[in-house]
Amino acid sequence: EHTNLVIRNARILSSDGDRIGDVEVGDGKIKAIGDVPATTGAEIDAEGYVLTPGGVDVHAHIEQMSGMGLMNADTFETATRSAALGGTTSVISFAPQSAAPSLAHAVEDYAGRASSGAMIDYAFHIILNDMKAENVVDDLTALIAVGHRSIKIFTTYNIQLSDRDICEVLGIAKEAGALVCVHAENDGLIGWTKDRLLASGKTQPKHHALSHPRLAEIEAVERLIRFAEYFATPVMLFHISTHEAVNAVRHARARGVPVWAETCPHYLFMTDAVLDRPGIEGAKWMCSPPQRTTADQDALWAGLSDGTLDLVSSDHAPYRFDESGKLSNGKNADFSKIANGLPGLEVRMPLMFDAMQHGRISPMEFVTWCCTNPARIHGLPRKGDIQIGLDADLVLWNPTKHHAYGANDLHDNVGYNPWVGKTITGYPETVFLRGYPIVKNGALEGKVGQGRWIARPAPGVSTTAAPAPEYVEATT
Ligand code: DUC
Ligand code: ZN
Ligand code: ZN
Ligand code: ZN
Repeated sequence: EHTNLVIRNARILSSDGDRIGDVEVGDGKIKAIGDVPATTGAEIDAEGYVLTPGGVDVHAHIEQMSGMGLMNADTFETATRSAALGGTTSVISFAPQSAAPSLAHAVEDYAGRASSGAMIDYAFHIILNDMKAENVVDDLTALIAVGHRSIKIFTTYNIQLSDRDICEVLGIAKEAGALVCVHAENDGLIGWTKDRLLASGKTQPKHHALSHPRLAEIEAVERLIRFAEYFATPVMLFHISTHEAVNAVRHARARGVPVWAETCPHYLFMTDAVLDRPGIEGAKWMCSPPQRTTADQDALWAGLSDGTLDLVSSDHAPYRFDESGKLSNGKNADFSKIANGLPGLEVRMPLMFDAMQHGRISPMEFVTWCCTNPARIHGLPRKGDIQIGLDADLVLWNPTKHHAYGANDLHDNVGYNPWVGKTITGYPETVFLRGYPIVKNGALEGKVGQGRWIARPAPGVSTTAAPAPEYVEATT
């Protein structure tokens, strides 16, 4: 292992642009970029390779219980191993209040699991589901102060907060300095629709998509935008899937509401057609919100391009296609009894890199959506870019290598690849975490427990610094 090395003649993609050059790494940090003089240390000739920042995936469920009380399939070891092999070097997963008798204990518990298992650097979003629990406000304030600078709340999934409690959370977040992330779908619309579908015998995975009407997302997104506006404190809208929600965010930003938004590869590259398979097979692709239409895909890409949507996360939610996971209620279970989610930590970066290779997105967009913006918005100032002084989290891509995804070729613990059949061009062959090669020529080199917790500073974005001027109204 060496944390001092020079990577030479790579095509470097960073927030500064796209150029050929050398990157020198010293003591785990980026020491020099450009024309680095000869050294006596380790050198890599990266001619023909593309060097990007390590991926920053700010939305992944690891060792977490589903809404149905099912432990998901990945440990910090298996999840971060797959992330590393896909070119991701930082992850933000979740510490749910419900995992322990107190919020402080829940975060401590997750900190212990991650510190012994994680192979990449990590932080946690604190999931709040009960604002009446003893000490919750004190615990939360203290946790934020030591660097747990984000909160996740839901408007559905049996852990929704009331509007009043959402106000409490936004008030505390504003005061203490934390970003509030939201799963925004209207619970009543989903519940009513689901019951009608089941009552009429529409019980298959493909009916899951109908049970999450697009208006459920639109309503909750619009509501949370109004809350962000009232409190003038930042809100991050997770996994936007509909064109109407993109428009709502676009209008909100134009009038200066501090709202950010995310989408995911399974909304960009899949439609609800993935659910329509014989029997229960479609369960492998079930997630919430569900995949939508090609028109929504177009709106998501347009929203990313004009800056309405800020970043792409995996929403990695790993369940095996067996009794421990998707089939925990049997092969004949109706859609409402099947765990939601698909694995994504390992494929997010390659899928987006492939889109870049095929001219679908620009090199700058790849870096911005997968690395720079996630780091900037979620408060990871040493991550997500290639700049002197930042952590040397780097990915060397072989841009000409093709890989056709197989039925079970990911390195998480899920046992199936929802992207089977898709060929990606460009492979993350070598991956550095703080200068250490955690993946070398496609093989895992990282050590369990090598990842470190990232204490995050208070959000640097003042609530009056409206993002509006950067964003133009689109004519859709
Ligand atoms: N949707 C979520 O919001 N979280 C995890 C899995 C899913 O499908
Ligand atoms: Zn969610
Ligand atoms: Zn999620
Ligand atoms: Zn090709």
